[in-house]
Amino acid sequence: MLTIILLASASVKLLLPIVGAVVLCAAVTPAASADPGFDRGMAVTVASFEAPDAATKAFTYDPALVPVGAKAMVMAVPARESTKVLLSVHGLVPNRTYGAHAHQRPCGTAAADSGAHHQHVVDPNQPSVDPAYANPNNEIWLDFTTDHRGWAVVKTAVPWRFADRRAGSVVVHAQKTSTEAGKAGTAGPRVACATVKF
Ligand SMILES: [Cu+2]
Repeated sequence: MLTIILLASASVKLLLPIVGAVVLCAAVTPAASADPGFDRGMAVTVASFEAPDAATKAFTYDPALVPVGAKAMVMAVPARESTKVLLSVHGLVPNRTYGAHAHQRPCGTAAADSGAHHQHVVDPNQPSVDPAYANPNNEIWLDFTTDHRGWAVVKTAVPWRFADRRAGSVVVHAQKTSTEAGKAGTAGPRVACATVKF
């Protein structure tokens, strides 16, 4: 319980600049409520990873890398012309780097159920491994390295907002995300997935 409270308080501190930016943005934009980008507002997901046969929201496909009971929080904050996304994880393997991205569909019992990466401008060649499309400005990348406790907090910002196509999940991968042509966006096996209503 204490660790959950600590995690929440650490996350709140990290989120203050994001929340502040949203408040500021709303304050200087009188028509903000009519702005379609604000329709969905901020999305917050908190979930514990469970085995695929028991999970409804957060699935682990490799309990050695993402144990049952590990936790994730995802926060997506739309701004005027950008989207900020924060991922915090708790209970993973200490001192280890993982890849993570926003994928197109919600998680399912099979790791592939979340589909491909959400891309703002969709690569006509799928699966997309072209750095012109598979990059952290056109996709939401949230790679992280855990600390000695198995915790990590990472945030990113992309220069666009979701429109009619929205992402459905954040997938954690076994490795750091590649950036080179022919492999861009790949990060090894999908080890866990959290459904997020972006
Ligand atoms: Cu991915």
